[in-house]
Amino acid sequence: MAALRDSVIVTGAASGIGRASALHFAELGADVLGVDRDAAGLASLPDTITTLEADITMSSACRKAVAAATSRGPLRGVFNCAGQELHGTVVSMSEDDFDAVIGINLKAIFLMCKHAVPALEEAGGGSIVNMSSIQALATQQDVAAYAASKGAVISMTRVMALDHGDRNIRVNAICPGTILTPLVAANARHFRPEDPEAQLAEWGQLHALNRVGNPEEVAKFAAFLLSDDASFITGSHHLIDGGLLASF
Ligand code: BMA
Repeated sequence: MAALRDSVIVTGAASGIGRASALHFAELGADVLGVDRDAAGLASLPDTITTLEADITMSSACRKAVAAATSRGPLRGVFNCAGQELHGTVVSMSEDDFDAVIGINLKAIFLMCKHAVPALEEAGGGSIVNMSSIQALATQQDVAAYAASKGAVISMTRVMALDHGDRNIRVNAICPGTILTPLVAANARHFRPEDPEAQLAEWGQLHALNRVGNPEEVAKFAAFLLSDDASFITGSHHLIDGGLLASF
């Protein structure tokens, strides 16, 4: 595994895949700026991670995050990991909930990259990893906004790779299956309030590996895509789904 170097931004760093990634990237040598709106979660990270409490659905917050990262060294990578899943069909979901999901899952990537891409160019190039989901490719009921946002992440990833490839910036999306995170635990409570553990176990059985994944497994894959080992990989979405989509 190639080392990571210089500054790397991780959004959603307070919990779940973002947290595991911030910790893993720091172990690999990156100077990590962990960004989240959850101040308490950030405060519980070790001091090997620099943190910034910010609402990345605001352009000014993303600008601040990029400035904070570049003040520590050249910006080499961005993992746009922050996300939210609210439930509802296009009929039952409120407009506010729809906007909130699109805001954090899609628009925040747009805003962060608006500020980060020039900084990556200045560093001579780098790598961006955008969090999509297998929900972009196959889905379930009651996730109208979430599935739409994750599909759009793949499309935006492709065009970003084309737009910025000549400046040596690679852009990839990752599509995890069910990963044991606070987001998925909340989903299990939503879909089966009477027995969320049984819901998680059932989801695990849908994967060829017969289990859900853990955040560290996704962190390692994101680290690979950020590293120079992935130097010819761009413009794609990559499943890390334990074989979930292999089956009907
Ligand atoms: C994720 C979340 C999880 C779900 C997984 C697989 O994006 O929606 O709740 O288990 O996809 O469907």
